[in-house]
Amino acid sequence: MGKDDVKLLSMWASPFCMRVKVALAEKDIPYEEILENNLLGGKTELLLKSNPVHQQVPVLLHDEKPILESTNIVTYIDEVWPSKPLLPTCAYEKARARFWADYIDRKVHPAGRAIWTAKGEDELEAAKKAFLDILMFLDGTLGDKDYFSGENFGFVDILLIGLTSWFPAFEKYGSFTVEEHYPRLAAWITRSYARRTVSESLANPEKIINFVVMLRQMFGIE
Ligand SMILES: N[C@@H](CCC(=O)N[C@@H](CS)C(=O)NCC(=O)O)C(=O)O
Repeated sequence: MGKDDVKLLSMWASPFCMRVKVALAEKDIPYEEILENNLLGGKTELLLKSNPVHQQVPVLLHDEKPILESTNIVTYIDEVWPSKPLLPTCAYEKARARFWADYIDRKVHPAGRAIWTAKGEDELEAAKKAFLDILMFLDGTLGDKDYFSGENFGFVDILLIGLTSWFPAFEKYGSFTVEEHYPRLAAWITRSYARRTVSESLANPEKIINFVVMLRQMFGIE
C-alpha cells in the first residue's frame, strides 16, 4: 500500500470530493490533494486531460491512472484496498447498498440545489417538500440502526455524509431543520461527524453557507 501513488483532484466545497476524502481516510490511504479551486473561472490542464468527458472533480489518480465519478471512485478504493471493507460482503446486502447509493446519487444533491435556487414561495415550498420526501425514505431505511448497513460505518454512509456538508445551507434557505423532521437521521449525522475520518474531510458548514450566498449572487437569485 505504501508504494501506491495516490492523488486527488479536488475542490474544497465539493460534497462529491468529500466522499472520496472520507473513503481514503477510512482506509488509511496516504494521498496528495491537488486543489482545483477555480472551477468557475478556469480548469487546469491536468483536470481536462484526466476527465475530458465531464471535466469535473473529484478525480482519483492512482499511479497516474484517472478514476472518475465519486461513487465509482469509492467502489474502486474499496476493491483495491480491501482491508476494512466498505461494501457489505453478502450479495443481498451489497445489492441493497448499491440501490441506496444510486438513489442518493440521483436525488439528494439536485433536490437540495432546488431549494437554494428556488424563485418565489411556491417554488421554494415544492422544493422543500421534495427534499424532505427524499430524506423520509433515507430515514426509513436507516431505521434504528447506527449506520446504513448496521453497526459499521460503510459505503452508503460515506456517500450520504459527503452530501450532508451542504445540508446547513439547504436548511437555511428552506427554513427547516433535519432534526425537527427526522431526528434519527440527524443523530446519524452527529454520530458520523464524531468520526475523525469525517470531521477532518468535510468542509466547515459556515463556509459552505457563505459559498452558497456567493453562488446565489452570481446566479442573480439574491
Ligand atoms: N457525479 C459527479 C458529480 C461531480 C461534480 O458535480 N463536481 C462538480 C463540483 S461539486 C464540478 O466539478 N463542477 C465543475 C463543472 O461541472 O464544470 C460525481 O459524483 O463525481
